[in-house]
Amino acid sequence: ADGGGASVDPAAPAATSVTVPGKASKNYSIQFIQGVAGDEFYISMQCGIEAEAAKLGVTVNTQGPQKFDPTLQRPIVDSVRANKPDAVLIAPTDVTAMQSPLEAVAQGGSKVVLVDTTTEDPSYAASAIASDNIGGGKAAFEAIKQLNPDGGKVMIMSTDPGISTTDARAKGFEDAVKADSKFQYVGIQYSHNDPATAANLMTSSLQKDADLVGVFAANLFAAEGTATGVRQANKGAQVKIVGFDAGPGQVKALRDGTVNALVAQQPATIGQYGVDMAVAALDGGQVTPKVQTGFTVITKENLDTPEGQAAVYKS
Ligand code: T6T
Repeated sequence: ADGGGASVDPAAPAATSVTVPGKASKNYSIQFIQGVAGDEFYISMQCGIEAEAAKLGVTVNTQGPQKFDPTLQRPIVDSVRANKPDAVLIAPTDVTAMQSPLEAVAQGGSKVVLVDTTTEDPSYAASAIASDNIGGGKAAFEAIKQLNPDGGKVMIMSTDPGISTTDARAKGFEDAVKADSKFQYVGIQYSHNDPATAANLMTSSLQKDADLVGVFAANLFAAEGTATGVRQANKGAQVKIVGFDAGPGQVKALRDGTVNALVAQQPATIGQYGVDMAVAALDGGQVTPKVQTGFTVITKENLDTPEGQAAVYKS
């Protein structure tokens, strides 16, 4: 559990509440397909999924591609479709490339529930559950602003264009920077979800903009590589990093001071709601088509408070 239900924290941004179904009418088969295997965010989501599946009496299987890449996720989706599970919970890796494979899953008779990311037209899905990613990007800018009250140059380290979550976070951040005349937005870099690439991009960004004061790293792997690049350039005191996600590695980076703030999502809650919506769709219960979950900004100051500890990803 990563902090419980969507509307528990009064300080959290607007979140949707869902009607939790009772026990399923039968032991449905649910397939969970992660964006990428081995990622702390999806591991925490899997915990939420498995706990809720046990409660409602349904069976879950999990698999995911070795990279956050539609060419690797598509074959998994195609083979899952052939098995016709009752429901598929999936974080699609690209808004365009995963559109028709997922339409085909729904046409094949499986209920589709999107968890985390989405595609360009999710009308095939029973429900789509995601963080307030635009709000999270905006909150990341507010955190950078607190760390650099005098303003200056800022940039974004993202993953790849065409991923709904990181694109929305970048948009929230960009719009907020552009509305603040003290800050100058120098652009976005795409690290392909690879920390080593993010570190190299950070090195060249610091060569181009030596006076950079802040970086918004739009997910876990981007934050890891950004911190490495800034550290290698010995610019840790000057460049403040705000990352998304709060797995064990990110929390350690926060404690060590290589990252200055984290926007923690609620992956276990997203997973829990995913199972709730799948079972509701299968049993003719109450389905909420679009569900938004909240986030918590964690800094060294609140990390060891009950709120900070509740927001850290559990596995
Ligand atoms: O930030 C999460 C997830 O929300 C995003 O869609 C992809 O990256 C993560 O899984 C973190 O690695």
